[in-house]
Amino acid sequence: MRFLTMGEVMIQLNPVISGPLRHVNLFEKHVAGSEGNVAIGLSRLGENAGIITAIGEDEFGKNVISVLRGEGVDVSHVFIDPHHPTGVYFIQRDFPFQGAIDVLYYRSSSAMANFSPSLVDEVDLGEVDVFHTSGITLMLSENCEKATKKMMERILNKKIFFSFDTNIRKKLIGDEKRAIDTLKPFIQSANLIFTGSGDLKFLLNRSDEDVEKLLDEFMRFFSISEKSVIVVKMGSNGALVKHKGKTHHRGAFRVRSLDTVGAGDAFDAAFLAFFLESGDISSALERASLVGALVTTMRGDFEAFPDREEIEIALRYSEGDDLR
Ligand code: KDG
Repeated sequence: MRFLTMGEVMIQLNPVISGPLRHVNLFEKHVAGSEGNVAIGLSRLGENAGIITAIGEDEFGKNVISVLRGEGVDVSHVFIDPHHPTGVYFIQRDFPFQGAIDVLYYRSSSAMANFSPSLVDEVDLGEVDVFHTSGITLMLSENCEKATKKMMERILNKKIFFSFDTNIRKKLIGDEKRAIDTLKPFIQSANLIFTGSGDLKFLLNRSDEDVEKLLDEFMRFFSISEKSVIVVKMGSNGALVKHKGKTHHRGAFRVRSLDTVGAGDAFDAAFLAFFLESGDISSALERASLVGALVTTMRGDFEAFPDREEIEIALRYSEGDDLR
């Protein structure tokens, strides 16, 4: 199966110690960004995956492209912009309270934020079976919004399977009502929707903790067809999938977590690969939950993403859901 994703791949500066960044002197450099993480995850599972993105003509851009290439991702739609830099972001941990995670973006004038919508016309969709993008790409800039809309029209015309993660990043959102209006046609058109309990609360403006109730309201509010597959990721509370009126639930695997950023993308990649090849929701949900947990055991978004054999070994090893 051939997958194509669209989104910004950036340099992540990941602090080696916790606390306010003004006092952090050491960072690890990683390559990250939601849709790039998904493409890399798919590639690790042996799938044919490419990405539409833009990077600067700079050292960080060279870093991004060599990591994507090294991971076997098709880089023929990675556009190099000589006028704008590769996006960068920092993570801050455990401040102002233990367990807090903050993300600081330096991407508002990045190559991807300046992505020219006409570039999507150059993308060859000939053999693409599945297209995946997320709310992050839509919220990056007006250019990205236009380009993603154009891309979605092409995808729908060609009846390519469309996967969409709502991926709400409040720091990228200005006007909340406008953001929801922008997301709506993507949510409605997707064959497979990934979301999270926090995203549902944002999209519905609710504080309710009952995820099944939120999910029913989400389906009504966005007029989502029963035929769509909806996956709700709930972190340490597991995940649930709703399809054709049936709900499947799975608890989370327990691991010694070091870095939770990127777990949702790893989950998406594994669910896409396993669900689309077998149609078996429970088995895809189990493997996606395992991969989402395992990827948090290392710093960086995708580094600990296992291959298929490693997934089966981990499943055999896990006692109940405990991988510690
Ligand atoms: O899902 C992980 C991503 O959120 C992270 O790598 C950065 O893509 C990113 C974003 O926009 O937040």
